[in-house]
Amino acid sequence: MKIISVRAIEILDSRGNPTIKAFVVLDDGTIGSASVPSGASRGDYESLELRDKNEHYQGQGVLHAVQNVNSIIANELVGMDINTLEKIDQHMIDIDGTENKTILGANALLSVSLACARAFALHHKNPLWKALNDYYFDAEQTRFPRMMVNIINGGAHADWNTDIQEYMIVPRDRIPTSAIETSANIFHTLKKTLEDQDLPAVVGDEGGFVPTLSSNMSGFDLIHGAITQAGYSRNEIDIATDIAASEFYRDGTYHFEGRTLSSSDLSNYYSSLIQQYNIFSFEDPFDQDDWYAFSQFTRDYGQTHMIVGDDLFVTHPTRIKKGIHEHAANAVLIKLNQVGSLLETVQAITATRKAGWKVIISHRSGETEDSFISDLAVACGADFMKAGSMSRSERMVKYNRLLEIEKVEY
Ligand code: 2PG
Ligand code: MG
Repeated sequence: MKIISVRAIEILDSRGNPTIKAFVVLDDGTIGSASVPSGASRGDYESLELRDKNEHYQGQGVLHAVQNVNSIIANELVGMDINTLEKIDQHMIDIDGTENKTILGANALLSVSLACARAFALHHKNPLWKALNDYYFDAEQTRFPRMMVNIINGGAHADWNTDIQEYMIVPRDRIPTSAIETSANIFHTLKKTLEDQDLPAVVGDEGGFVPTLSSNMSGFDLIHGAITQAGYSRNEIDIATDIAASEFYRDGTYHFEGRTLSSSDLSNYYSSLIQQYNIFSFEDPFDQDDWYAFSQFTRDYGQTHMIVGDDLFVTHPTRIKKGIHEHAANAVLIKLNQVGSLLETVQAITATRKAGWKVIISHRSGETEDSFISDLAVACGADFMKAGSMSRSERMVKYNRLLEIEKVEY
């Protein structure tokens, strides 16, 4: 089954910034489409998000990336067989030829890569998760991921109300129907708590609340309180955090709560978080170049806790392999647009798995109404999925897609 056309358009993401959506048409009339998200707390080593940097949309336009799809990529892909997804991605990677997709743009490349996967699934009349599982994961066991639900937003996602970027609840139950109801109940209970304390209950970029707090720790107090008030026990719900420490690392030190801390000061702070709040997962607890601190922390807590690399690994298989060699973490946050193709994302997942590490499929803080990550999480049997809070449709579409898979397709 051949590709007869590839096209892209400029659309807007959840923050009102331009992003790209691609359409791939097959000769039987099948149309696959996909759109690409965008981060705010971006890692330095991510693949290039190509932006126009001219007067169009105040520099944020992606018309150059759109043009790359409509001309270079379309010319090369038309006529290729959709049953060779790997070959299609590899061909685009080769045309670009750079480590970080600086010629075509990772946004251009990824939009087509994902649209091809959708066209492939539709052509075979398979749900996307099933098609991805068959094609890329050797029909390995599929399963629903545990959800990491970010109900308090901070850092770069919320004008720095807290230094810590994400406060997440993580139901132990994997079944979407129950995990989503539990998360929504806690989210609404937290809203009442904030209102009772005269704190604003407005939401940030990922749909979590953005209260102004006297300390970073008090976010965990609020979450812990909401879990119990909503009638749940800590045996049912874990608490996780994305520190996003690269965002407050400058000139060799961490600028946290108005103080400058060394990585060992910060480790001590995390020890007290573990003691007081039983936090089970720490994402990016240190800067993206502070490999030594990551390794030390993993040595101390890696047996009992999850240490997640996001900015550290940027979903690049080479950085993940370095991390495995240096025992720098025990879990990888997987974001398709950090690397820029489905094929390389699958390679990143496979390398993570092979090391016995945990796989977390993740959204970005700037999202679209695309729910590709939910299908990917089920397809690869991910351990976790991070998709924001229980509000804002660009977040809910991912959770609702899990419900749909559970109730209609699974
Ligand atoms: C993160 C993400 C998603 P951003 O740091 O994990 O929550 O944020 O997309 O801004 O990088
Ligand atoms: Mg992160």
